[in-house]
Amino acid sequence: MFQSMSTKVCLALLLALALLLSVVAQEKPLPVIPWLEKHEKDIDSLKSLQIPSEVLKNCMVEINGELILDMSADFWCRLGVNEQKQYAAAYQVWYARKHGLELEKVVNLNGVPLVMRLIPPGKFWMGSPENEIGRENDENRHQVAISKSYYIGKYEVTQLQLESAMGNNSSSFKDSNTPARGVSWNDCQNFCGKNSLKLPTEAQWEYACRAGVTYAYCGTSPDEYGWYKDNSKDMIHPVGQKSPNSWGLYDMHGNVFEWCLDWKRDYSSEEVSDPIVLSTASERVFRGGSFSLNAQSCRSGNRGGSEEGNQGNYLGFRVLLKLTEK
Ligand SMILES: [Ca+2]
Ligand SMILES: [Ca+2]
Repeated sequence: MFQSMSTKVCLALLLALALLLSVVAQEKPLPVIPWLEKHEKDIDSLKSLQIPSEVLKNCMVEINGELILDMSADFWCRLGVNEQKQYAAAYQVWYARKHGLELEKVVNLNGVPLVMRLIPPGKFWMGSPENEIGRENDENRHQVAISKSYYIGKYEVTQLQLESAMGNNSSSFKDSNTPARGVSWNDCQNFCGKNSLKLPTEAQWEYACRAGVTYAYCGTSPDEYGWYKDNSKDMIHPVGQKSPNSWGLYDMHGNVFEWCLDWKRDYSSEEVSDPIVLSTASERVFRGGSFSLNAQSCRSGNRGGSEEGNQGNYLGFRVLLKLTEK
């Protein structure tokens, strides 16, 4: 009796030991990624902005010695819209602090302010997945690196900004906060040239529009972010009345279409860095859809284009300010 008890105890102890050993064996140390060690201080400050370690481990990459967020990483694409929005917003704040840059900058246009938001560098999927509703065949999805930060208009350029910057006081300023419309690509280039501004490239525009979100819109419901056929009453609206995207930009979906710098051509299938299309085609690009079109036409990935002299009532723009190279 005593012997069988002690055998049972021994067996139990052996079993416990075996279990413990198997647990120890499974607990492999985390692989040390050299660049993560090198950027320990950055990783800590990103964590303090509530970006989880798992996201940092899987989505922070090093380009030219600089740590950037890869919003095309598989791990990132599996996150929900709200997580992508939250972490992309935290990343923007972190980037601004780290480089001592203002999140918002105000440019003076003949006494009229134009507010701009800082866009941090990063990687993203440009174009749309094949199963996206409303997708068209010119939206071939490919990875794009945006290697340099820039400032882009928080709002579409307004009628007041256009008129004061161009020294044109002929029309009344009653609807001064509505976006400038009926402007051709050439008009935009004129405005930019006079004010040391630029039109965004198509890639800079889409990257800023998505603000980290890999889904069809910069958030869940297009109605929260933009004016389009179903909610606009077929009218253009003053800028900034809907919610901003996670990087603080308004009306990227709908209201007026926004001219971009590039000629409209098919996308590359390869991964590219800071793309810009300079070789002549028949149309210049405009993006974001407009007040008179359906929500699907306002998707982040949707592309439009026209000859550069077209002054359609639905055409406006948003400007870009490059940071001085260090
Ligand atoms: Ca717009
Ligand atoms: Ca299209």
